[in-house]
Amino acid sequence: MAQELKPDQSLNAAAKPRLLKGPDLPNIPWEDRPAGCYDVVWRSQRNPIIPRDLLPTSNSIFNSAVVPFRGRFAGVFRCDDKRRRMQIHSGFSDDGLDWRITPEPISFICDDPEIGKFTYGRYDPRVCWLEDRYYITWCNGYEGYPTIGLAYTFDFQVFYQLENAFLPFNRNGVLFPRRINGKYAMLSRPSDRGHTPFGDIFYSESPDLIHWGRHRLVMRPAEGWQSTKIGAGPVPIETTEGWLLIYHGVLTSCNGFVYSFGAALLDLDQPWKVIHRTAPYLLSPQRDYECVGDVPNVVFPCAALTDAATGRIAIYYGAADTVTCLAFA
Ligand code: BMA
Repeated sequence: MAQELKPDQSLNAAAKPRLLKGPDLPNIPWEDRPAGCYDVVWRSQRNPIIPRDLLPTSNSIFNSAVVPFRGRFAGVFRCDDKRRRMQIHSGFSDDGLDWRITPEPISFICDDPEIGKFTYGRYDPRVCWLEDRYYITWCNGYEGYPTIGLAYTFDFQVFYQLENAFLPFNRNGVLFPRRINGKYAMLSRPSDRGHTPFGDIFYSESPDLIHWGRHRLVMRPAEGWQSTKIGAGPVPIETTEGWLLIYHGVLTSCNGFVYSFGAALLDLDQPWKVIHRTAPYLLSPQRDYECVGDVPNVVFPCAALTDAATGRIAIYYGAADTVTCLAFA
């Protein structure tokens, strides 16, 4: 019989079944669930962990992705500069909380100048450890239109850009961390050139990370907080029960879009099949730093660290398109 747990209790690691499939991460940033809190996901007391002006040139630093790196942490950060160009920068941290962000935006090495040129901007990066290197996906301008950029790095110093994954218009391209049925796999959300008032999550596969096809619908918008559009968030987390996908959902209010996030469980072998999906949101914009900023009422998750030994998850999210925050589950 399953042991019943009160929300603020947890079994010791040895007695807990291992649900997460990835490696252990004993130095995962972590704060226990506050006393009296019954939420599945709770915020860091240190939020926002990255202020908008960490770089002298930055207007805002948000919607950013971090990974474990050589015993510490590295990441790719969305830094909109004071000209309001959307740029992505590398960054490093000893503890996942205090970040040193490289002052210059990432400069990609790219065989084809057609792909490498900067038009429209680069934003909302995700970072995925896959086979032997870190892949970066982001919303990339191609001739002024948004699509999914793809690059890789070994060291977060030198970045090699590949072909854009899809035709415009597309956003929220998120790789799976291993091949599925022998193919690379990516989630994305076809969009338009503006502040898209629709959006479903699709699954695509590729033999080589260049050519993408066999597109499958994963999820459409649903009721309430996710009624206007949805988009994949962090790289899916492999569990014994399926792929745990944290995703954002958007509601259109009298005052515009409200971005919250929830989660779904996708079939391990056929990830376009949804096993479970949250009806209530897991986190919605409620704190001042989520409700006040360049775009009010936005929480936008782009990365999650996991410790398989304890089942702990640390979720990095952008707040109000202005600062970077951390939450735990
Ligand atoms: C989306 C993206 C995100 C942003 C969100 C809220 O379309 O542009 O970068 O956080 O809108 O403005």
